[in-house]
Amino acid sequence: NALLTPTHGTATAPFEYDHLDNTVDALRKSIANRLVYAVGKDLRSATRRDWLFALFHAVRDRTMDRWRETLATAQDSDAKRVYYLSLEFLTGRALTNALLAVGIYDAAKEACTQLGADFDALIDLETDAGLGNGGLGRLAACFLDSMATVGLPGMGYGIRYDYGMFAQRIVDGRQVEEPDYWLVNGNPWEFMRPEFSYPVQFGGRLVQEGDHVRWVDTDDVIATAYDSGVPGHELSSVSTLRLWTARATSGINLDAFNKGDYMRAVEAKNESENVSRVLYPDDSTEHGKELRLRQEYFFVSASLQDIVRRYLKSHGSFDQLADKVAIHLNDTHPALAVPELMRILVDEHRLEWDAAWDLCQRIFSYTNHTLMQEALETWPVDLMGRLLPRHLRIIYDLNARFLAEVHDRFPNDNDLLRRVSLIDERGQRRVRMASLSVLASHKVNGVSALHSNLMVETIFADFAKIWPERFCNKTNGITPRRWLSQANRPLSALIDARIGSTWRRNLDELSALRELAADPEFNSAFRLAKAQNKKRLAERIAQETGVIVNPESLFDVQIKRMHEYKRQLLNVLHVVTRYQQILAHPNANWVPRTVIFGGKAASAYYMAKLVIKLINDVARTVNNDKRIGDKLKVVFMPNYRVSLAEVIIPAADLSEQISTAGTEASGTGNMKFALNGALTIGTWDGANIEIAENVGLDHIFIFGLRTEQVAALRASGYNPRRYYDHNYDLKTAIDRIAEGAFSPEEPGRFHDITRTLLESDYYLLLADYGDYLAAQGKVDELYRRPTEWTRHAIMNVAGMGTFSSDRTIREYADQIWNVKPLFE
Ligand code: GL9
Repeated sequence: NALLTPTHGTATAPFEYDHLDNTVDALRKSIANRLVYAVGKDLRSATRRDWLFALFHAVRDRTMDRWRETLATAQDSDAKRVYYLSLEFLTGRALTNALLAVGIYDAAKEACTQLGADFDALIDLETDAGLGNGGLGRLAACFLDSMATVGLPGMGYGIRYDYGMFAQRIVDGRQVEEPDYWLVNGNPWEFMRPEFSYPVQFGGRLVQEGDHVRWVDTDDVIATAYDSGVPGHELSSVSTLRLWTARATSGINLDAFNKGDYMRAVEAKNESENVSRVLYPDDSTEHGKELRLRQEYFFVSASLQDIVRRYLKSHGSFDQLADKVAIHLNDTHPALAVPELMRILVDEHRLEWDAAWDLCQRIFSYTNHTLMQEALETWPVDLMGRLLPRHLRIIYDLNARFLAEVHDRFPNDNDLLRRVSLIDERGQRRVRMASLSVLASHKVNGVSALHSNLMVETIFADFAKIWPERFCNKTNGITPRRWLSQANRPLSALIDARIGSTWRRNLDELSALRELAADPEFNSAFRLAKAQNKKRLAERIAQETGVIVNPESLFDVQIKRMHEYKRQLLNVLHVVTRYQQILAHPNANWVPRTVIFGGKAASAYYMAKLVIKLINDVARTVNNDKRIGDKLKVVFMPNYRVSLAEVIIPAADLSEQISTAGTEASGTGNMKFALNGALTIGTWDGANIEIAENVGLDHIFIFGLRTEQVAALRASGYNPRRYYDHNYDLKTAIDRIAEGAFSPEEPGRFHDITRTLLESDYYLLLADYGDYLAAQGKVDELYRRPTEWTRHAIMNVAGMGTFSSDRTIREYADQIWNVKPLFE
């Protein structure tokens, strides 16, 4: 394509432009200029979208030089780069983050005001980029931010889904999913890069020619790159997120086309483009869908072709590939990168198998994000053989060599061979993607200390015996730029005033706040900041749900995906108990509470959806009960997403992190809350443990069974009825739900919930209920003493330094990728 050929000009253009000037005056001119010359409107006809885009362009212009410098420096220094492969990037909104990174937030606001545009309204018009389900996708987004801030050369690769995570509406208390066509008004932040387009093959057959295999007669799809810049703090550097979109090859179904069936030719074209259409909204479960496997291969193949192309541009052989390239697998979703790199090296570049495999093992690393058995990805051999025959053959060949090695080292252990084989031979034969990822990686990490330990004791016990040195921990982190500086301006400003502003790039500096915890002036200023955030949230709650809440009540928040292991239902049992107790003792000195929930359920997850309905039915009943008044309010905030989290988290007093011990790999919401001065009520699970250790056990409410106790209780034959029979409050709460106290129009509505609780209760809600309620009692006690409460909250913020994703990314860079920052 002549249009897309690089011209290799040598001269640097005379970049004379007003974009280096960050004064209000210059910004006003920039925005007006961009409105006219980029958006194509004038002040008379501009819509809000036009203003938003003009503002976007004005700030984007100010990131471009640094972005190009970042790329040029990496290229010129021939630095080793890291490629973060992830099927999800939950970046949320880009504008405020960019304005703050460039350092023009206040000036841009003033410039907009002078131009007659309502800045705050514009900011709120930006659609979230919701290209992820939850923690796993948000972690990838925080990592890009940290890579940019720390100056690590590299980029993220993923899919530019036309439809992101579905939008959730609550109709009659139930979740209704709506498509999230986030690109409908265009995306002012991205650049299409059609010169970076690659064919991705599917189907076809293999032809053996000597010892060489050719993959022929395939149906191809073209992957085309779209790039967005991720600006680091104060533009320290700008990293690149490259997302692939599917375009049909023009040659598709020429046959139908030649026969004059133009419509049919175009139809086939449309269908092949489905591969980048929609994000799968399943949180860890539900595999086996062909389109999902296509998506995984689609983005992996395009990314690897791109990585190899970039490497070969400056290297004549593959000798240095592993010294210049690190590829990280974010969960097993990109695991096909392993056979794909083998295919590229062996089939296309004719490397020897062993040499290629040696490179792979030095290049790949892999993060495991969950221990849940049902979440471990496997693909039916039949399906993979049909869609990706070459890759299945490579996996078989890798497996044969691997099993031979294992047999040599552990000669008499056939059971071990069966367990570590890349192919699960029980029933329908399936490829084990986690085993493939472990086999190919020089490092495999879990995401919290507990999770990493459990990982080598459970799902990867056999592999840990074979390669103990391969396994390690990298505790998750969050970016303090978005999750404190941007989301919580009142608290950030207060911190700035007392300890300076450099905590944004060195979060350990927050420890200086410990000395201020006892300072009465700081204490009341801190409380005032929290009050401002609570007022803002109360307004938002009224707007979105019509529920009027008292901003002075204790804001008790659980926001995360709806999942049985996360135990939103345990929270509900507490709410129902509290409701009963208020009715029984109306004149007791109750601490007013607002219990706030938010979260999406996978569309086919029946139990999770029923819990949403229960929360809404309880909310309706409690909120309309005149006897209760302010003492208790229950809110379900619809359509939980990144931009909503940015409003809710700064306003929380209490953070609910109540998963059954051993089930939540890390959690990252837990970190966001503590960083914003909420106290945690939580189990000894995931990163809660490390949060407790860092903020101090005196400043957190820990309750419930520990992992070993959970295992022991299950092993001894857990009987939930025992707890039900012996705890009056628990029995009452379950009975009330079962009788239809919250669903009089349909008394049996929640029988599936109450029955499961009494008959199996896999996640041990009943076993933890007593201790949970006791902990909630302590929460009330402390909240009665606002100064004391606030002192604890300050101690939480002060202890959160280690949970910056900058720390996490540096650990990956040093200990896994061996990649050095470009700018130090
Ligand atoms: C998850 C874990 O469940 C979380 O505990 C962890 O914090 C994140 C990031 O490491 O990864 N694994 C996983 O599949 N999800 C996680 O949140 N689910 C979603 O992203 C929806």
